[in-house]
Amino acid sequence: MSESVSETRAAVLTGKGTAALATLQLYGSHAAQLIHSVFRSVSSQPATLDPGSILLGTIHDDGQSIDQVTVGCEDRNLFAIHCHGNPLIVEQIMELLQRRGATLLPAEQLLTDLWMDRGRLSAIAIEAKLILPRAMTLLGTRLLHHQIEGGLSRKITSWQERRARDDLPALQGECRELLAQRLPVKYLIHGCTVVLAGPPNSGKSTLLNCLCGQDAAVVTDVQGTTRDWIESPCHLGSLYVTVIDTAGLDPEIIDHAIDRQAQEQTLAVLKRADLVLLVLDNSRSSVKIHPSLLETIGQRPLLPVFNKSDLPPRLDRGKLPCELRGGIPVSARNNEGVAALIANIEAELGVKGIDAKTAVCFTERQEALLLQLQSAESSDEAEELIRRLGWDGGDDGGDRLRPTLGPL
Ligand SMILES: Nc1nc2c(ncn2[C@@H]2O[C@H](COP(=O)(O)OP(=O)(O)O)[C@@H](O)[C@H]2O)c(=O)[nH]1
Ligand SMILES: [Mg+2]
Repeated sequence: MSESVSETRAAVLTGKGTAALATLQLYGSHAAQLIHSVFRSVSSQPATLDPGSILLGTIHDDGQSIDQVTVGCEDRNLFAIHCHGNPLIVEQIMELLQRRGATLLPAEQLLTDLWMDRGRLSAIAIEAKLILPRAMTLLGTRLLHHQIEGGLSRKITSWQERRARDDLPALQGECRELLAQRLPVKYLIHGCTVVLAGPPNSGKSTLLNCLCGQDAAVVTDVQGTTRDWIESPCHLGSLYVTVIDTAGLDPEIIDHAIDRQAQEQTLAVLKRADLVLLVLDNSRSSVKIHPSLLETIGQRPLLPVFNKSDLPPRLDRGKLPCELRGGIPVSARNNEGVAALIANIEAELGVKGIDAKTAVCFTERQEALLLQLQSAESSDEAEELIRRLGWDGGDDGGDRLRPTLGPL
């Protein structure tokens, strides 16, 4: 057991102020002693905290009651205090635990210690378990679940079995494949941002309402109605997307300071986009593309959308810059062409053929190690990197895992 168990650590496992109840976890060799010093059972019998027992009582600070709680003993040195979720109560109890000698930690750190000491889980399994509660999509959740024993965990085991010296180039090819999918994997787990841009009146706000299934944005015939950007979350196919509607970009409507500011904001929002949908009015014979638009979009994925396809087509696509010629016809007003649009969004973001059972790279720590492994020059170096990637015990593993843990 690692040396760190000699101290007692406490963390709030539940989100701040989001629930009626909160769960505080206490872990360490002095945890039982600490619980006895702050907990008074309602029972007239002295509190015995054997593994599996749950007691009702109060947390008190030198005789003054803070809250009515239940205390569950999960193991000799592991306790859960279930108190009321009011952030002030949570803070008071945590502060009391700290005064009585506990070290306060973020939940993720305490769980990492716990799983390393007790479950002897591999780094990949710990990372997957920590990120799982934050996964934004069903496929993202299934992907993470699969990495715990299959997926990346299994790939690392197979690399360890085959040993890098057998075929380093083949192993490095597999690394490249994992790294090539890291952005789509990030979108599936953490969600992504799609920005609607284009000239005024092309139907951006109508498309936002159509995709998000609600009237989040105001739709009118008046040019320049959308001045502030509006964002709305929605599920599109397998993705969780924040869709952002922007003010139309028109080089001719910059008379008002407000319009100028709105257009500058649009350009700023574009820089946050994982994908830009450039919405064009297919029923007009010409479109004005703002000169800064394509420049700002730069290398970001771009998908042209030819809206108002319920009206007679007048747009001559041959006159558009070549990157805008192939696009998806939709009628945002009539909800037509939306399924094809969503399929194209998924394809543009690269999430199309990702199967829940694929091995994936899903944290910055993994990405950094895979990048090094991809260019490792000797099999000894590669083997050391593989060991660090899938750490499953050992005295140094925890130190390497903790500071670099985090989403991509
Ligand atoms: N016929 C037709 N009209 C549309 C469509 N989408 C939007 N419009 C109309 O076009 C006008 C401008 O739409 P809006 O969404 O406010 O455009 P935005 O300035 O790009 O946000 C409104 O009158 C909409 O009802 C469409 O698919 N077909
Ligand atoms: Mg608008």
